[in-house]
Amino acid sequence: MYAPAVSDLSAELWQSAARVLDLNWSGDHTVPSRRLYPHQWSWDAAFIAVGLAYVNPTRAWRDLRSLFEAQWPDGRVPHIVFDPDTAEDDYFPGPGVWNVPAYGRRRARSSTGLVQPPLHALAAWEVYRHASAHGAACVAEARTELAWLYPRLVAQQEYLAERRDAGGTGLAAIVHPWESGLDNSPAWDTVLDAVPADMSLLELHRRRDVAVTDAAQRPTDEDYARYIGLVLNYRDGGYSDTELAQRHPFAVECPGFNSILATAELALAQIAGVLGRTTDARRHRDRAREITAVVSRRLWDPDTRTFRARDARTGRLSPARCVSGLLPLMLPDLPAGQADAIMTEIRSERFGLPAPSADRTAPSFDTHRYWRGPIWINVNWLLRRGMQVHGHHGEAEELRRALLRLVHEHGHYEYFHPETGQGLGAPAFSWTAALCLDLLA
Ligand code: 9YW
Repeated sequence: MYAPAVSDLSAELWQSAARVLDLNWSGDHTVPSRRLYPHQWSWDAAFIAVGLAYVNPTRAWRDLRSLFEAQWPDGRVPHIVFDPDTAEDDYFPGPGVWNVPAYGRRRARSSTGLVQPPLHALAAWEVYRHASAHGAACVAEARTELAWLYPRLVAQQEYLAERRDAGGTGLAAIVHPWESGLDNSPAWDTVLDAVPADMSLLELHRRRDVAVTDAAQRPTDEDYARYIGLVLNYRDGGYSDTELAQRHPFAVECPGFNSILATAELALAQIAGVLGRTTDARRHRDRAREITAVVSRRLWDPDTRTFRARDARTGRLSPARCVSGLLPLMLPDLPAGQADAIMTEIRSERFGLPAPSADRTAPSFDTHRYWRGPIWINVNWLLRRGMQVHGHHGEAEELRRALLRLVHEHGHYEYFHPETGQGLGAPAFSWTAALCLDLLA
C-alpha cells in the first residue's frame, strides 16, 4: 500500500491550505468561508494574517488594514465589516439590522457594533517577524504597515479597557456571546437563562446559516432569538457602553477574551520597541501584568482550581468548564500554580488533546453543536502557544502534530467532531488553513 512520507503529507497540506486562502480572497480581504460567512470577520482576519505571513505577506497587511479602516472613532474594531457587494440576505443579521454608518475613507463599508477578541496586535507582530524571510522590500513594507497599525491597535485596547470595564474591575466585559468568538459556549448559559428568548424575532428575521449548513451543528433557534434580542438592545441604546451593567442584560468577563487582551499588550510592547517607542513599550508590559493579575484573581475558582467566566452584573462565576478557561495559559506572568492547574485540567478526562470546546464529561457536551463540544483549530493554536510560554514543549509538539493530522485526514473544516474527527460546519475554512501553515512552518 502506498504510504506517503511525512514530508509529502506536509507539502500536500501546505498546498491545500494556500489554495483555501486564495479561494477565500475577495480582492480586498479574506472571507472566513465563501458560503457561510461572506463578509470580513475581526478575529478571523488576525488568524488569517498569521498564515498569510508565509505565503503572501502583502495580503496579510491588506487584510489587517482593511479591517482597521472600518474602526470606529471610539476605537472599537467591529466584529464584522460588511462587503457592500454582497446581498443583504446573504448573511443574517446583515447591515440593515445593525444600522451602523460606514467608516473608512478608501472604501466605506458598514459594520456591526460588536467587537471580537483583540488578537490583531499579535497577528501584526507575527507578520512582521516573518517579513525578513521574504526579502528587504517585504521588511520595508512591514515597518510601514506596523507604524500605520500601531496607533489604531492602541485605540482598540483603550476602547476595551476604558469603555468595556462594566464591572469596574480592570477587565473588559463582552456584551454579546458573539464577542467572545465562542458563540454558543456553555460558559454563557446561566447568564443567557435570564435573557428573554423572544421567538417572534425569528419570524421577522430569517436565519441564513441553517439554510447553508446542518442545523444540528449550529446554535439553536432559542439561542438566536436571544442573540438578536441582545443586538437590538445594544443597537437601540446607540451602541453606548455607559452604565452597561445596568442597561444591558449581558456583560461578562471572559477568561479567553481577557487573556487575549493582555497578550495584545505584550505584542504591542514588541511593536513599540521596533518603532523606537521605549516608554510605550514599558507601559504595554505593565498593562499586560495588570490584566494578568486581575484575570488571576477574579476569574479563578479556587474550589475547582479552574478559570471561569464571571457575570459582571451579578458577580457570579459560570459553573461551566470551557476551553476559554484554559486560555490564561497564554499569559507568561500567570502564577505557576494556576498554569499547572490548567495543564492538569487539559490532561484530565474533561479535555485531552486536541482540546474540545467544552468539558467532555458535562451533560451539556454536544459532539456536533459548534462551541459546545467540537474541536476548533484556532483555540488549540492559542493553547499551544500557552504551552510553549510555560515550557510544556513536549505537549505543545504533541498538540501540533494532532492538529495537523486532524486537518490532513478530514480537510480544512471549520470545526471537528471531538470523537471521530469528522469535519463539521463549513469546508475550506480560512483560519483552519491559515493556522495549518503556521503549524507546518
Ligand atoms: C456566526 C466567522 C465567525 C467566527 C466566530 C464563530 C462564527 C459567526 O463564525 O460566528 O455567524 O455565528 O463563532 O468565532 O469569528 O468565522
